[in-house]
Amino acid sequence: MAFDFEMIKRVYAGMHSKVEAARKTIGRSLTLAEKILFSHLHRDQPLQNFERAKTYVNFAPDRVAMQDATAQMALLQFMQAGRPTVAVPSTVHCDHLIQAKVGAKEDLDTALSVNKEVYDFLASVSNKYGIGFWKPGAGIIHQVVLENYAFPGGMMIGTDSHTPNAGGLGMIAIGVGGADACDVMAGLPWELKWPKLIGIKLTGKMSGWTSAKDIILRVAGILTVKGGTGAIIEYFGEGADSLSATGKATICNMGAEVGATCSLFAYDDKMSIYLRHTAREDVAAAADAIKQHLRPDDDVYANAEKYYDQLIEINLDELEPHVNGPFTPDLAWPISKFAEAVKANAWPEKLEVALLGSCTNSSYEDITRSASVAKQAIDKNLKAKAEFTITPGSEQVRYTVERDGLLDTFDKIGGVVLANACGPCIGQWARHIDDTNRKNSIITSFNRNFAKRNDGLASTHAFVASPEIVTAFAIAGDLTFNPLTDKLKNENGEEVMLDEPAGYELPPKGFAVEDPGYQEPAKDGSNVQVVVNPESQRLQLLAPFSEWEGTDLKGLRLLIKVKGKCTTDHISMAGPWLKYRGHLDNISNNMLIGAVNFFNEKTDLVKNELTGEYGPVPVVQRAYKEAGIGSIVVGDENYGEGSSREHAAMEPRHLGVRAILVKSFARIHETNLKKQGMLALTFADKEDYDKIQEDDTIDILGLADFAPNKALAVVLHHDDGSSDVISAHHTYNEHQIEWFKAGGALNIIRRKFAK
Ligand code: MIC
Ligand code: SF4
Repeated sequence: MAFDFEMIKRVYAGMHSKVEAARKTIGRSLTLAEKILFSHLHRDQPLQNFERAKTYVNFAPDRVAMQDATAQMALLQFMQAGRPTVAVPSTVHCDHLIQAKVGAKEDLDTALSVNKEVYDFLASVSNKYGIGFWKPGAGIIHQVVLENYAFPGGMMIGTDSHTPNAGGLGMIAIGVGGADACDVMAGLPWELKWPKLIGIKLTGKMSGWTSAKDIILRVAGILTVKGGTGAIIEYFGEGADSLSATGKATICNMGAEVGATCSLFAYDDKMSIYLRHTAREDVAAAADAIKQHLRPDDDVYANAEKYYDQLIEINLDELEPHVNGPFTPDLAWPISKFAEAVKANAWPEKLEVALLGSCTNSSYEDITRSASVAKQAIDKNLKAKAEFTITPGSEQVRYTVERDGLLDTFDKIGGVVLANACGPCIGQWARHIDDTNRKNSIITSFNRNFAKRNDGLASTHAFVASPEIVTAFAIAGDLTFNPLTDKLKNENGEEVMLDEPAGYELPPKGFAVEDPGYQEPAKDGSNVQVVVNPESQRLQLLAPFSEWEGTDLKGLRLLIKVKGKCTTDHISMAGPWLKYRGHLDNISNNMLIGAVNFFNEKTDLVKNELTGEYGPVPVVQRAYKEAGIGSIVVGDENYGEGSSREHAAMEPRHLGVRAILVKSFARIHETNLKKQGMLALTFADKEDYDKIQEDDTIDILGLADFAPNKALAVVLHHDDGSSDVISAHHTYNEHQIEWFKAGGALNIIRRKFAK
């Protein structure tokens, strides 16, 4: 599992001259993000002063990380690239497919048998192509990466939107779709628009019930779910340096919820200590030696407004614990206002389940602080009133907290320890509930709380908070409880208060683990066979998508005009559908089933224009495909928010949708659409959304001259014989237009390596 120290040394050795050259070219001091970006330019990318949010730039990332639910598609694509091994160090992590039902051991055993075919596939592909394989039970990708691979000043891409977690160790780590990972593993450059920069200055110091999670919950309230789009968020200030590395990682992790490309902290003593505690003394020493390149230049701190496109200041002395939700992670409530909000909105006050864990909050520090709250319940004779589950982030954390007696503490208040995996966070949760229609509340230490995400129930109101607040709420069982001010009645009828949580950043006795769950790939994998059963319901080899026909797209039918929030969970739901992540045709049966149809306010019910009847979205789309008719999907703001899953782009492509026309896109989803050869368009005038009618036939014109920065014309032929011509913008560069023409980026790679 050895991290690649030689690679890290190479990165550090090249950093000085690259940073100096960039500083000279730009003619000013540099922020940290700029230093890392400039030192990772692809060798074919000329150095220049790139325009933020405008210029596409080619990078050469140091690493690739993939989790099982997205790795299947990434690797099915990579297998077609025709390379013998991966070009950069890469790993696969089995964390998303384990369903939480009974408890850690039983659930893991069930997953091993239920998902055998997929695990065997991932293990053999990894073995063949030189990819490190982390077995089921080893932990959640972002925790395992933080503990083993992340390093200050590095650049990584990962097929998961919370890849930016590694920013807690000062790494530029960005979530991408599998097709992007496939490029980098094939040795091709990776392209990103030169990001904008948001600076967040943290003054003061946190205390009491407030923790790192509350910083990002507050930031989500300020920036909203799209405020970070196209930007890297850099945290700095005395408050930043006082946070533990895992606390920093929590903040960077959840930066995905504001749409940020990634988030970043500067290298400091906290990171150095974390590296040393996780057996990477040599990385810490190497980073110490080039520390000046792993932090912004001095003038950036002194005159921050000159360097950032947006500057936010948060005073940690005054920051309250927050609870965000329901249904969206940016609805931020300071705890002092939360009870009022619960009552005013008539959200269910009774808390039914409290869930601790996820890649956001499952560090040693998180667990010790939560356990300190749980322990008080035991000492003060309180019982947890809500169901309570705990998912450790990695086997290393689990083993260590078990050794230190902390799991026992949770057990004593009725907590159930689940497998080291995503579990309920991604809807892998067999929730026991008497009435699935009853409005109910749950609280989690996770990052996302979109409708139906955790348990598939529209009636569930999910809130997100810090692990210590989640634990306090588990004990109180009541959403109107404020642990800072309110008393609880114990089993003896006495009124008691919970004291402030206390914990350890790192285990005083050090981390320990017996079997971390890692499998090293074969030195020479050329003889390793990867078999995919053609009858399989879970894996399907990919057939190339067809090329663009060379003409404008005419006579498209409107598949659905989506109303309001449409995340990737609405486009390609997870939970029960995760089992089809390696089988494009099967998973396509979930396409857009969670999206609300503007015309009838219902989900999964759209008009089939061929018959005039209403039916489920995938069924209607298959009818259009069968009839050889293309279609179009219309959407609202921040379309495709959330996950990196490229299935949300591949499914419409596979089923014959030709274009997605929306008010705005989330970054990863827009790229995924382009990569798969779809047209990703935005309304030039957002009000044109209102002109789209249910029975419209739609033409997209101007494709013969498809060019960067040139709008396309969209003609809406309405049923009454009238028509509207509207303008659609796009962000394709020359190179991405080639993807469209070739029918997808993979067709180009295929050609390249076939030569
Ligand atoms: C998520 O948190 O939504 C996921 C599940 O981790 C996704 C990846 C996926 O859909 O497989 C993500 O964040 O990218
Ligand atoms: Fe897993 Fe949840 Fe983290 Fe996504 S957000 S990687 S599902 S724990």
